Amino acid sequence: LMQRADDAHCTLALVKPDVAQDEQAVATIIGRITARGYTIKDRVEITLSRAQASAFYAEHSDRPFFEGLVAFMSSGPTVALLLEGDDVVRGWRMMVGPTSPATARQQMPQSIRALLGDDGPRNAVHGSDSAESAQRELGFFFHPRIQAEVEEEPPTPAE
Ligand code: RTP
Ligand code: MG
Repeated sequence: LMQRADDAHCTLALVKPDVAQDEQAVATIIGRITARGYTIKDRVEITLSRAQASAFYAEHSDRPFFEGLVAFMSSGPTVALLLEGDDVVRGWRMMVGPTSPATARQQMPQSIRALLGDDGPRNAVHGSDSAESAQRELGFFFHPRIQAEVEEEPPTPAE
């Protein structure tokens, strides 16, 4: 069954380089995902180049933290997971928690960033912030299948 580009049924989860080489932490994250009822449809481990990390976070290119973010994201392997499930875009963001691990520990102590995050850009995991972001970001890691499905969809009417 084709997934529409505006469907919230698929999202990208990244385990960032601060945690991706910690097998036990990755297992904890995957265990939480499957316990929540989401399916991991695909998994790949890649070290992003600086260019790839810059393109991935292009929306933040004018922010003061951008250089540090790109350096961090290209500093080692990242584990990318293609998640599928009902309302998974929002649901995975909820599991991830607030951007700052310090804030997460105060406001959402059960969240993954509260548990595994450090500080600054080193916040353990990423989640796409919308269905549109998910389709764009999944293309960085899971090229053929997702791209083909999206390209077969008719253009979305402008809002
Ligand atoms: P993400 O995109 O990685 O899932 O994180 P997010 O939506 O919660 O936060 P976003 O605003 O998109 O920021 C992207 C990543 O940039 C780093 N960051 N550092 N003030 C800071 O030092 C700062 N703000 C953001 C974090 O790694 C954040 O996840
Ligand atoms: Mg974001």
